[in-house]
Amino acid sequence: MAGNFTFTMIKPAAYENKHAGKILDMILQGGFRIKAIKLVKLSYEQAGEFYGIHKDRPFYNDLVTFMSSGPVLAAILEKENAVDDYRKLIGSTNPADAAEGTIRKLFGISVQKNAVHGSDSDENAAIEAAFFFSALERC
Ligand code: DGI
Repeated sequence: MAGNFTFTMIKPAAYENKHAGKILDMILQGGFRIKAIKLVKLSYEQAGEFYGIHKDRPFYNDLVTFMSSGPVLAAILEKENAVDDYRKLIGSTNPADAAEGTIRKLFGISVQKNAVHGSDSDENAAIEAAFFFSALERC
């Protein structure tokens, strides 16, 4: 059965470029409820741990450097079928390939600066949410 929450981050470039308000509005209008939210500045080590699955990929160092370059707005989003529905709302990894009207199409600058993160499975949503939020921080 599909889970009822996913995890997202508004990435440093989108936050810096003042897109957080518009992105949160799209999330809310898309039927998601914000269950937890906070602004976090990750260290290089913390971003590296979060993206550990990609550590052998050629873009890993650039990705981790970028993700620790400024604040990210991290959130847990609640909705039926949250993981798949949020992946649809954000669009493809590369904004150039993302469908019209998706968050990455509207606010992404490049494959690395693609505006937002969205969990790719219920299992990873649980791991990623726990990386940022304690049980007490979830409403
Ligand atoms: O789940 P996604 O974020 O859509 O994509 P992913 O898990 O394959 O990759 C994680 C992040 O790594 C992605 O949001 C941006 C970055 N990335 C993925 N592929 C490339 C990349 N960055 C660069 N520079 N080049 C890539 O080919």
